[in-house]
Amino acid sequence: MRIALAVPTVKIAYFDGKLPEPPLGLMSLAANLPDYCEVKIFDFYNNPAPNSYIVKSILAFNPDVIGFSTVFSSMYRPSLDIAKLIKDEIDVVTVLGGNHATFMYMEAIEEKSIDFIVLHEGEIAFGNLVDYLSKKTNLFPPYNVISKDKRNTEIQLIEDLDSINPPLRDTSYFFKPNQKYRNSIITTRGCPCGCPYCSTSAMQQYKYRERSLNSVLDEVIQITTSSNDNAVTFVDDIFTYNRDRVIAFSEIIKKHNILWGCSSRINTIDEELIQIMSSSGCKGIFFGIESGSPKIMKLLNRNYAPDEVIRIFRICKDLEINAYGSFILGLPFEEEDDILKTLELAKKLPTTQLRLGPLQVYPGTKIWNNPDLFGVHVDKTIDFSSIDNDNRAHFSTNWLSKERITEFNIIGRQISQSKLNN
Ligand code: B12
Ligand code: SF4
Repeated sequence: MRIALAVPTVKIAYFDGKLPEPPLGLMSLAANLPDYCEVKIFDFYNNPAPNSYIVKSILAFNPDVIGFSTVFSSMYRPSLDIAKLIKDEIDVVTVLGGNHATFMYMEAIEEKSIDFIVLHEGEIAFGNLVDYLSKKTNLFPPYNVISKDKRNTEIQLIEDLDSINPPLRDTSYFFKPNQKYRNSIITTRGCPCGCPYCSTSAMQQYKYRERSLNSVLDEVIQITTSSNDNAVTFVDDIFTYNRDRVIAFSEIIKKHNILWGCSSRINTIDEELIQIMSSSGCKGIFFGIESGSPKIMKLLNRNYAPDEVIRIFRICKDLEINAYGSFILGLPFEEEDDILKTLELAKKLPTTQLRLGPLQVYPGTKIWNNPDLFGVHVDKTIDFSSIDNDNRAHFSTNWLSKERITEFNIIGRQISQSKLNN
Protein backbone atom coordinates (compact mmCIF):
# COMPACT_ATOMS: atom_id res chain seq x y z
CA MET A 1 0.00 0.00 0.00
CA ARG A 2 1.61 3.27 -1.10
CA ILE A 3 0.54 6.30 0.89
CA ALA A 4 1.33 9.88 -0.12
CA LEU A 5 0.88 12.52 2.57
CA ALA A 6 0.81 16.07 1.29
CA VAL A 7 0.59 19.69 2.36
CA PRO A 8 -0.17 22.00 -0.56
CA THR A 9 1.35 25.35 -1.37
CA VAL A 10 -0.72 28.12 0.20
CA LYS A 11 -1.38 31.51 -1.34
CA ILE A 12 -0.28 33.44 1.72
CA ALA A 13 2.44 31.63 3.61
CA TYR A 14 3.49 33.09 6.90
CA PHE A 15 7.08 32.55 7.92
CA ASP A 16 7.66 35.91 9.63
CA GLY A 17 11.34 35.83 8.74
CA LYS A 18 11.70 32.69 10.91
CA LEU A 19 13.26 29.39 10.03
CA PRO A 20 10.90 26.86 8.42
CA GLU A 21 9.46 24.02 10.51
CA PRO A 22 8.68 20.48 9.38
CA PRO A 23 5.04 19.30 9.00
CA LEU A 24 4.73 17.51 12.36
CA GLY A 25 1.17 16.31 11.79
CA LEU A 26 2.02 14.37 8.62
CA MET A 27 5.24 13.07 10.18
CA SER A 28 3.24 11.76 13.10
CA LEU A 29 0.74 10.07 10.79
CA ALA A 30 3.59 8.53 8.78
CA ALA A 31 5.21 7.10 11.92
CA ASN A 32 1.98 5.44 12.99
CA LEU A 33 0.85 3.75 9.76
CA PRO A 34 0.76 -0.05 9.59
CA ASP A 35 4.13 -1.66 8.70
CA TYR A 36 2.99 -2.90 5.29
CA CYS A 37 2.64 0.73 4.04
CA GLU A 38 5.22 2.57 2.00
CA VAL A 39 4.84 6.25 2.85
CA LYS A 40 6.17 9.45 1.35
CA ILE A 41 5.60 13.01 2.57
CA PHE A 42 5.25 15.88 0.09
CA ASP A 43 5.70 19.24 1.78
CA PHE A 44 4.77 21.99 -0.65
CA TYR A 45 4.11 24.46 2.17
CA ASN A 46 7.82 24.73 2.90
CA ASN A 47 8.69 24.13 -0.77
CA PRO A 48 6.13 26.16 -2.72
CA ALA A 49 5.46 24.90 -6.25
CA PRO A 50 2.81 25.25 -8.98
CA ASN A 51 0.06 22.60 -9.04
CA SER A 52 1.41 21.08 -12.27
CA TYR A 53 4.69 20.27 -10.49
CA ILE A 54 2.90 19.03 -7.33
CA VAL A 55 0.69 16.68 -9.37
CA LYS A 56 3.66 15.36 -11.36
CA SER A 57 5.66 14.67 -8.19
CA ILE A 58 2.82 12.83 -6.47
CA LEU A 59 1.97 10.85 -9.63
CA ALA A 60 5.60 9.71 -9.90
CA PHE A 61 5.15 7.98 -6.52
CA ASN A 62 2.02 6.25 -7.87
CA PRO A 63 0.13 6.21 -4.55
CA ASP A 64 -2.91 4.09 -3.65
CA VAL A 65 -4.00 6.66 -1.08
CA ILE A 66 -3.29 10.39 -0.78
CA GLY A 67 -3.85 12.19 2.50
CA PHE A 68 -3.96 15.98 2.47
CA SER A 69 -3.51 18.17 5.50
CA THR A 70 -5.78 21.14 6.10
CA VAL A 71 -4.16 22.09 9.40
CA PHE A 72 -4.34 25.64 8.05
CA SER A 73 -7.71 26.53 6.57
CA SER A 74 -5.80 28.12 3.70
CA MET A 75 -4.77 24.57 2.67
CA TYR A 76 -8.34 23.43 2.03
CA ARG A 77 -8.99 24.77 -1.50
CA PRO A 78 -5.49 23.98 -2.81
CA SER A 79 -5.86 20.40 -1.49
CA LEU A 80 -9.18 19.97 -3.31
CA ASP A 81 -7.64 21.31 -6.53
CA ILE A 82 -4.71 18.90 -6.39
CA ALA A 83 -6.97 15.96 -5.45
CA LYS A 84 -9.10 16.63 -8.51
CA LEU A 85 -6.14 16.91 -10.86
CA ILE A 86 -4.70 13.61 -9.58
CA LYS A 87 -8.04 11.80 -9.67
CA ASP A 88 -8.32 12.85 -13.33
CA GLU A 89 -5.12 10.85 -13.97
CA ILE A 90 -5.20 7.78 -11.70
CA ASP A 91 -7.51 5.69 -9.58
CA VAL A 92 -6.60 6.79 -6.07
CA VAL A 93 -8.31 7.16 -2.71
CA THR A 94 -8.23 10.71 -1.32
CA VAL A 95 -8.41 11.61 2.36
CA LEU A 96 -8.55 15.01 4.04
CA GLY A 97 -7.51 15.62 7.64
CA GLY A 98 -6.55 18.50 9.91
CA ASN A 99 -8.38 21.44 11.46
CA HIS A 100 -10.35 22.73 8.49
CA ALA A 101 -11.58 19.35 7.25
CA THR A 102 -12.52 18.39 10.81
CA PHE A 103 -14.84 21.34 11.31
CA MET A 104 -16.10 21.66 7.73
CA TYR A 105 -16.57 17.94 7.13
CA MET A 106 -20.21 18.25 6.03
CA GLU A 107 -19.19 20.51 3.18
CA ALA A 108 -15.87 18.78 2.43
CA ILE A 109 -17.28 15.26 2.07
CA GLU A 110 -19.63 16.54 -0.65
CA GLU A 111 -16.59 17.37 -2.80
CA LYS A 112 -16.31 14.93 -5.71
CA SER A 113 -12.54 14.73 -5.38
CA ILE A 114 -12.61 13.63 -1.70
CA ASP A 115 -13.44 10.09 -0.53
CA PHE A 116 -12.82 10.15 3.22
CA ILE A 117 -12.32 12.66 5.99
CA VAL A 118 -10.40 11.96 9.18
CA LEU A 119 -11.64 14.09 12.07
CA HIS A 120 -9.49 15.44 14.93
CA GLU A 121 -6.37 13.36 15.78
CA GLY A 122 -5.37 11.11 12.93
CA GLU A 123 -2.72 8.63 14.08
CA ILE A 124 -5.03 5.76 15.06
CA ALA A 125 -7.99 6.62 12.85
CA PHE A 126 -5.96 6.93 9.64
CA GLY A 127 -4.27 3.60 10.40
CA ASN A 128 -7.74 2.05 10.86
CA LEU A 129 -8.84 3.52 7.55
CA VAL A 130 -5.78 2.20 5.73
CA ASP A 131 -6.41 -1.29 7.20
CA TYR A 132 -9.97 -1.08 5.90
CA LEU A 133 -8.90 0.12 2.45
CA SER A 134 -6.28 -2.61 2.12
CA LYS A 135 -8.88 -5.17 3.22
CA LYS A 136 -7.00 -6.18 6.36
CA THR A 137 -10.37 -5.70 8.06
CA ASN A 138 -13.98 -5.44 6.93
CA LEU A 139 -14.70 -3.08 9.77
CA PHE A 140 -15.21 0.55 8.75
CA PRO A 141 -13.16 2.68 11.20
CA PRO A 142 -15.33 2.97 14.30
CA TYR A 143 -14.39 6.57 15.10
CA ASN A 144 -12.92 9.82 13.67
CA VAL A 145 -13.59 8.79 10.04
CA ILE A 146 -16.42 9.63 7.67
CA SER A 147 -17.10 8.71 4.04
CA LYS A 148 -19.76 9.81 1.59
CA ASP A 149 -22.21 7.21 2.92
CA LYS A 150 -20.98 6.70 6.50
CA ARG A 151 -21.22 9.86 8.51
CA ASN A 152 -20.86 8.51 11.97
CA THR A 153 -19.10 11.28 13.86
CA GLU A 154 -18.03 9.37 16.95
CA ILE A 155 -14.79 11.00 18.14
CA GLN A 156 -11.99 9.56 20.23
CA LEU A 157 -8.88 11.39 21.32
CA ILE A 158 -5.67 9.55 22.17
CA GLU A 159 -5.61 9.33 25.95
CA ASP A 160 -2.03 8.11 26.31
CA LEU A 161 0.22 10.14 23.99
CA ASP A 162 3.16 7.82 24.74
CA SER A 163 1.22 5.00 23.09
CA ILE A 164 1.86 6.46 19.61
CA ASN A 165 5.22 6.56 17.85
CA PRO A 166 7.06 9.90 17.72
CA PRO A 167 7.00 11.68 14.34
CA LEU A 168 9.01 10.22 11.46
CA ARG A 169 12.04 12.49 11.25
CA ASP A 170 13.25 12.00 7.70
CA THR A 171 13.75 15.67 6.89
CA SER A 172 15.07 14.92 3.40
CA TYR A 173 11.37 15.03 2.47
CA PHE A 174 11.17 18.72 3.24
CA PHE A 175 14.55 20.38 3.51
CA LYS A 176 17.51 20.58 1.21
CA PRO A 177 20.84 19.32 2.51
CA ASN A 178 22.42 22.02 4.71
CA GLN A 179 19.17 24.02 4.84
CA LYS A 180 18.58 25.54 8.25
CA TYR A 181 15.23 24.74 9.89
CA ARG A 182 13.64 24.60 13.32
CA ASN A 183 13.70 21.34 15.21
CA SER A 184 10.09 21.45 16.39
CA ILE A 185 8.58 19.03 18.91
CA ILE A 186 5.16 18.80 20.49
CA THR A 187 5.05 17.50 24.07
CA THR A 188 1.40 18.13 25.03
CA ARG A 189 -1.85 18.34 23.12
CA GLY A 190 -4.72 20.68 23.73
CA CYS A 191 -5.41 23.66 25.91
CA PRO A 192 -8.33 24.03 28.29
CA CYS A 193 -8.35 27.86 28.22
CA GLY A 194 -11.03 27.98 25.54
CA CYS A 195 -10.25 31.35 23.92
CA PRO A 196 -13.13 32.05 21.53
CA TYR A 197 -10.89 32.57 18.45
CA CYS A 198 -8.72 29.46 18.95
CA SER A 199 -8.95 26.51 16.58
CA THR A 200 -6.40 24.17 18.16
CA SER A 201 -8.14 23.93 21.54
CA ALA A 202 -11.42 23.07 19.76
CA MET A 203 -9.55 20.49 17.68
CA GLN A 204 -8.44 18.80 20.92
CA GLN A 205 -11.94 19.22 22.40
CA TYR A 206 -10.51 21.51 25.11
CA LYS A 207 -8.71 18.53 26.66
CA TYR A 208 -5.08 18.84 27.75
CA ARG A 209 -2.83 15.75 27.63
CA GLU A 210 0.91 15.35 28.29
CA ARG A 211 3.59 13.04 26.98
CA SER A 212 5.93 11.56 29.59
CA LEU A 213 9.13 13.55 30.06
CA ASN A 214 11.20 10.47 29.23
CA SER A 215 9.64 10.19 25.80
CA VAL A 216 10.16 13.93 25.24
CA LEU A 217 13.81 13.71 26.26
CA ASP A 218 14.37 10.72 23.94
CA GLU A 219 12.95 12.72 21.05
CA VAL A 220 14.99 15.83 21.92
CA ILE A 221 18.20 13.80 21.99
CA GLN A 222 17.35 11.93 18.82
CA ILE A 223 16.61 15.05 16.78
CA THR A 224 19.43 17.23 18.10
CA THR A 225 21.92 14.44 17.44
CA SER A 226 20.68 13.58 13.97
CA SER A 227 20.41 17.24 12.89
CA ASN A 228 23.66 18.25 14.55
CA ASP A 229 21.84 21.26 15.99
CA ASN A 230 21.35 21.63 19.74
CA ALA A 231 18.33 23.95 19.50
CA VAL A 232 14.69 22.81 19.71
CA THR A 233 11.32 24.56 19.71
CA PHE A 234 8.36 23.20 21.63
CA VAL A 235 5.23 24.03 19.65
CA ASP A 236 2.79 23.02 22.41
CA ASP A 237 -0.16 25.34 22.76
CA ILE A 238 0.92 26.40 26.26
CA PHE A 239 4.15 24.71 27.24
CA THR A 240 4.06 26.30 30.72
CA TYR A 241 0.51 25.16 31.57
CA ASN A 242 1.71 22.62 34.17
CA ARG A 243 4.28 24.44 36.33
CA ASP A 244 5.56 21.29 38.09
CA ARG A 245 6.11 19.55 34.78
CA VAL A 246 8.11 22.50 33.43
CA ILE A 247 10.30 22.48 36.55
CA ALA A 248 10.87 18.71 36.26
CA PHE A 249 11.57 19.08 32.56
CA SER A 250 14.06 21.92 33.16
CA GLU A 251 15.92 19.71 35.64
CA ILE A 252 16.21 16.91 33.09
CA ILE A 253 17.12 18.99 30.04
CA LYS A 254 19.75 21.02 31.94
CA LYS A 255 22.26 18.18 31.72
CA HIS A 256 22.08 17.98 27.94
CA ASN A 257 23.20 21.44 26.84
CA ILE A 258 20.11 22.08 24.72
CA LEU A 259 18.88 25.56 23.74
CA TRP A 260 15.12 25.66 23.64
CA GLY A 261 12.10 27.83 23.02
CA CYS A 262 8.41 27.40 23.88
CA SER A 263 5.05 29.11 24.20
CA SER A 264 3.45 30.51 27.32
CA ARG A 265 0.63 32.64 28.66
CA ILE A 266 1.31 35.42 31.15
CA ASN A 267 -0.80 33.85 33.92
CA THR A 268 1.02 30.49 33.65
CA ILE A 269 4.50 31.88 34.25
CA ASP A 270 6.34 33.81 36.99
CA GLU A 271 9.80 35.11 37.81
CA GLU A 272 10.96 31.97 39.58
CA LEU A 273 9.79 29.73 36.76
CA ILE A 274 11.46 31.91 34.12
CA GLN A 275 14.72 31.73 36.07
CA ILE A 276 14.51 27.94 36.26
CA MET A 277 13.74 27.74 32.54
CA SER A 278 16.55 30.13 31.70
CA SER A 279 19.12 28.19 33.69
CA SER A 280 18.19 25.04 31.79
CA GLY A 281 18.71 26.58 28.34
CA CYS A 282 15.45 28.37 27.50
CA LYS A 283 16.23 31.14 24.99
CA GLY A 284 12.84 32.11 23.61
CA ILE A 285 9.22 32.31 24.77
CA PHE A 286 6.21 33.07 22.60
CA PHE A 287 3.41 34.86 24.47
CA GLY A 288 -0.11 35.18 23.08
CA ILE A 289 -1.03 38.42 24.88
CA GLU A 290 -3.84 39.41 22.50
CA SER A 291 -4.98 42.70 24.10
CA GLY A 292 -3.73 45.60 26.17
CA SER A 293 -7.16 46.62 27.38
CA PRO A 294 -8.08 45.45 30.91
CA LYS A 295 -11.75 45.35 29.87
CA ILE A 296 -11.03 42.97 26.97
CA MET A 297 -8.57 40.90 28.98
CA LYS A 298 -11.27 40.31 31.59
CA LEU A 299 -13.86 39.40 28.96
CA LEU A 300 -11.39 36.96 27.38
CA ASN A 301 -10.69 35.40 30.75
CA ARG A 302 -7.12 36.65 30.66
CA ASN A 303 -6.86 37.81 34.22
CA TYR A 304 -3.63 39.75 34.13
CA ALA A 305 -2.91 43.45 33.94
CA PRO A 306 -0.87 45.15 31.19
CA ASP A 307 1.78 46.02 33.80
CA GLU A 308 2.22 42.33 34.55
CA VAL A 309 2.91 41.68 30.84
CA ILE A 310 5.61 44.36 30.87
CA ARG A 311 7.10 42.93 34.07
CA ILE A 312 7.31 39.41 32.63
CA PHE A 313 8.91 40.72 29.42
CA ARG A 314 11.49 42.65 31.49
CA ILE A 315 12.40 39.52 33.43
CA CYS A 316 12.86 37.65 30.14
CA LYS A 317 15.01 40.44 28.75
CA ASP A 318 17.22 40.51 31.85
CA LEU A 319 17.74 36.78 31.51
CA GLU A 320 18.47 37.12 27.78
CA ILE A 321 15.36 35.22 26.81
CA ASN A 322 13.88 36.40 23.55
CA ALA A 323 10.23 37.14 24.41
CA TYR A 324 7.84 37.29 21.45
CA GLY A 325 4.54 39.14 21.93
CA SER A 326 1.49 38.44 19.79
CA PHE A 327 -1.64 40.62 19.72
CA ILE A 328 -5.00 40.44 17.96
CA LEU A 329 -6.74 43.59 16.72
CA GLY A 330 -10.53 43.73 16.33
CA LEU A 331 -11.39 41.23 19.07
CA PRO A 332 -15.02 40.83 20.17
CA PHE A 333 -16.27 43.77 22.26
CA GLU A 334 -13.20 45.83 21.34
CA GLU A 335 -13.78 49.54 20.78
CA GLU A 336 -11.30 52.07 19.39
CA ASP A 337 -10.15 52.94 22.86
CA ASP A 338 -9.36 49.28 23.60
CA ILE A 339 -7.26 48.91 20.45
CA LEU A 340 -5.35 52.06 21.36
CA LYS A 341 -4.49 50.42 24.69
CA THR A 342 -3.23 47.34 22.85
CA LEU A 343 -1.02 49.49 20.62
CA GLU A 344 0.24 51.33 23.69
CA LEU A 345 1.16 48.08 25.47
CA ALA A 346 2.87 46.73 22.35
CA LYS A 347 4.99 49.89 22.13
CA LYS A 348 6.03 49.64 25.75
CA LEU A 349 7.11 46.00 25.66
CA PRO A 350 10.87 45.55 26.02
CA THR A 351 11.23 43.25 23.01
CA THR A 352 12.09 43.44 19.33
CA GLN A 353 9.73 40.59 18.46
CA LEU A 354 6.09 41.59 18.05
CA ARG A 355 3.22 40.48 15.92
CA LEU A 356 -0.04 42.41 15.65
CA GLY A 357 -2.68 41.05 13.29
CA PRO A 358 -6.41 41.30 12.71
CA LEU A 359 -8.89 38.80 14.19
CA GLN A 360 -9.26 35.74 11.94
CA VAL A 361 -12.30 33.56 12.49
CA TYR A 362 -11.58 29.90 11.79
CA PRO A 363 -14.13 27.06 11.58
CA GLY A 364 -14.73 25.20 14.84
CA THR A 365 -13.94 28.20 17.03
CA LYS A 366 -16.49 29.56 19.49
CA ILE A 367 -16.79 32.77 17.44
CA TRP A 368 -17.38 30.77 14.23
CA ASN A 369 -20.04 28.66 15.93
CA ASN A 370 -21.78 31.57 17.61
CA PRO A 371 -20.85 34.85 15.92
CA ASP A 372 -23.85 36.81 17.24
CA LEU A 373 -22.89 36.08 20.84
CA PHE A 374 -19.51 37.70 20.16
CA GLY A 375 -20.81 40.48 17.92
CA VAL A 376 -18.57 39.42 15.03
CA HIS A 377 -19.94 39.49 11.47
CA VAL A 378 -18.80 36.21 9.98
CA ASP A 379 -19.26 35.49 6.29
CA LYS A 380 -19.05 31.69 6.22
CA THR A 381 -18.56 31.66 2.46
CA ILE A 382 -15.20 33.42 2.86
CA ASP A 383 -12.31 32.26 0.64
CA PHE A 384 -10.02 30.62 3.19
CA SER A 385 -7.13 30.59 0.72
CA SER A 386 -6.56 34.26 1.53
CA ILE A 387 -7.65 34.33 5.17
CA ASP A 388 -4.13 34.44 6.59
CA ASN A 389 -3.46 37.73 4.82
CA ASP A 390 -2.39 39.93 7.70
CA ASN A 391 -2.55 43.13 5.69
CA ARG A 392 -6.28 43.53 6.02
CA ALA A 393 -9.13 42.54 8.31
CA HIS A 394 -11.66 40.02 6.98
CA PHE A 395 -14.32 40.46 9.65
CA SER A 396 -16.13 43.49 11.04
CA THR A 397 -17.64 43.56 14.53
CA ASN A 398 -20.52 45.35 16.19
CA TRP A 399 -17.95 47.93 17.30
CA LEU A 400 -15.50 48.31 14.39
CA SER A 401 -15.61 48.08 10.59
CA LYS A 402 -13.12 45.97 8.60
CA GLU A 403 -11.64 49.17 7.23
CA ARG A 404 -11.05 50.61 10.69
CA ILE A 405 -9.45 47.39 11.96
CA THR A 406 -7.23 47.38 8.87
CA GLU A 407 -6.17 50.97 9.64
CA PHE A 408 -5.21 49.97 13.17
CA ASN A 409 -3.42 46.96 11.76
CA ILE A 410 -1.24 49.25 9.63
CA ILE A 411 -0.25 51.13 12.78
CA GLY A 412 0.41 47.80 14.49
CA ARG A 413 2.72 46.77 11.69
CA GLN A 414 4.60 50.04 11.97
CA ILE A 415 5.10 49.41 15.68
CA SER A 416 6.40 45.86 15.15
CA GLN A 417 8.64 47.05 12.32
CA SER A 418 10.13 49.87 14.40
CA LYS A 419 10.77 47.46 17.30
CA LEU A 420 12.56 45.10 14.95
CA ASN A 421 14.78 47.89 13.68
CA ASN A 422 15.75 49.02 17.19
C1 B12 B 1 3.72 24.78 14.32
C2 B12 B 1 2.58 25.70 13.93
C3 B12 B 1 2.82 26.63 12.91
C4 B12 B 1 4.08 26.63 12.07
C5 B12 B 1 3.83 25.65 10.90
C6 B12 B 1 4.95 24.72 10.64
C7 B12 B 1 4.57 23.64 9.62
N1 B12 B 1 5.38 23.44 8.64
O1 B12 B 1 3.54 22.99 9.74
C8 B12 B 1 4.14 28.12 11.59
C9 B12 B 1 4.95 28.94 12.58
C10 B12 B 1 4.69 28.36 10.19
C11 B12 B 1 2.66 28.51 11.73
C12 B12 B 1 2.13 29.62 11.14
C13 B12 B 1 0.79 30.02 11.28
N2 B12 B 1 -0.15 29.42 12.03
CO1 B12 B 1 0.19 27.82 13.07
N3 B12 B 1 0.35 26.44 14.23
C14 B12 B 1 1.31 25.62 14.57
C15 B12 B 1 0.89 24.71 15.75
C16 B12 B 1 1.32 25.41 17.02
C17 B12 B 1 1.39 23.30 15.77
C18 B12 B 1 1.06 22.47 14.51
C19 B12 B 1 1.52 21.07 14.77
O2 B12 B 1 2.60 20.70 14.36
N4 B12 B 1 0.72 20.29 15.52
C20 B12 B 1 1.06 18.92 15.94
C21 B12 B 1 0.52 17.88 14.97
C22 B12 B 1 0.81 16.50 15.52
O3 B12 B 1 -0.88 18.05 14.89
P1 B12 B 1 -1.64 18.50 13.54
O4 B12 B 1 -0.74 19.18 12.60
O5 B12 B 1 -2.90 19.16 13.94
O6 B12 B 1 -2.02 17.07 12.87
C23 B12 B 1 -2.92 16.17 13.46
C24 B12 B 1 -4.39 16.36 13.04
O7 B12 B 1 -4.70 17.66 12.63
C25 B12 B 1 -4.61 15.36 11.96
N5 B12 B 1 -4.21 15.70 10.59
C26 B12 B 1 -3.58 16.77 10.11
N6 B12 B 1 -3.38 16.65 8.78
C27 B12 B 1 -3.89 15.47 8.40
C28 B12 B 1 -3.95 14.85 7.17
C29 B12 B 1 -4.53 13.59 7.07
C30 B12 B 1 -4.58 12.91 5.76
C31 B12 B 1 -5.08 12.97 8.22
C32 B12 B 1 -5.65 11.63 8.12
C33 B12 B 1 -5.03 13.61 9.47
C34 B12 B 1 -4.43 14.84 9.55
O8 B12 B 1 -3.81 14.28 12.39
C35 B12 B 1 -2.57 14.81 12.91
C36 B12 B 1 -2.07 13.90 13.98
O9 B12 B 1 -2.98 13.79 15.04
C37 B12 B 1 -0.68 24.76 15.58
C38 B12 B 1 -1.46 24.50 16.86
C39 B12 B 1 -1.52 23.02 17.18
N7 B12 B 1 -1.28 22.68 18.40
O10 B12 B 1 -1.74 22.15 16.33
C40 B12 B 1 -0.90 26.14 15.00
C41 B12 B 1 -2.06 26.38 13.98
C42 B12 B 1 -2.05 25.25 12.99
N8 B12 B 1 -1.67 27.62 13.35
C43 B12 B 1 -2.66 28.37 13.12
C44 B12 B 1 -2.54 29.66 12.53
C45 B12 B 1 -3.79 30.50 12.51
C46 B12 B 1 -1.32 30.12 12.00
C47 B12 B 1 -1.08 31.47 11.32
C48 B12 B 1 -2.17 31.93 10.38
C49 B12 B 1 -0.88 32.45 12.50
C50 B12 B 1 -0.44 33.81 12.17
N9 B12 B 1 -1.14 34.66 11.48
O11 B12 B 1 0.56 34.12 12.70
C51 B12 B 1 0.27 31.24 10.61
C52 B12 B 1 0.14 31.16 9.10
C53 B12 B 1 -0.13 29.92 8.36
C54 B12 B 1 0.11 30.16 6.86
N10 B12 B 1 -0.90 30.43 6.08
O12 B12 B 1 1.24 30.18 6.42
C55 B12 B 1 -3.98 27.76 13.53
C56 B12 B 1 -4.71 27.22 12.30
C57 B12 B 1 -6.21 27.46 12.31
C58 B12 B 1 -6.80 27.25 10.95
N11 B12 B 1 -7.96 26.62 10.92
O13 B12 B 1 -6.29 27.69 9.95
C59 B12 B 1 -3.50 26.71 14.56
C60 B12 B 1 -4.39 25.49 14.69
C61 B12 B 1 -3.32 27.45 15.94
C62 B12 B 1 -4.58 27.94 16.62
N12 B12 B 1 -4.40 28.67 17.71
O14 B12 B 1 -5.71 27.74 16.31
N13 B12 B 1 2.01 27.66 12.53
S1 SF4 C 1 -4.45 30.07 25.51
FE1 SF4 C 1 -3.70 29.84 23.39
S2 SF4 C 1 -3.92 27.66 22.87
FE2 SF4 C 1 -5.15 28.03 24.75
S3 SF4 C 1 -7.22 28.39 24.01
FE3 SF4 C 1 -6.21 30.39 24.20
S4 SF4 C 1 -5.30 30.80 22.15
FE4 SF4 C 1 -5.81 28.60 22.26
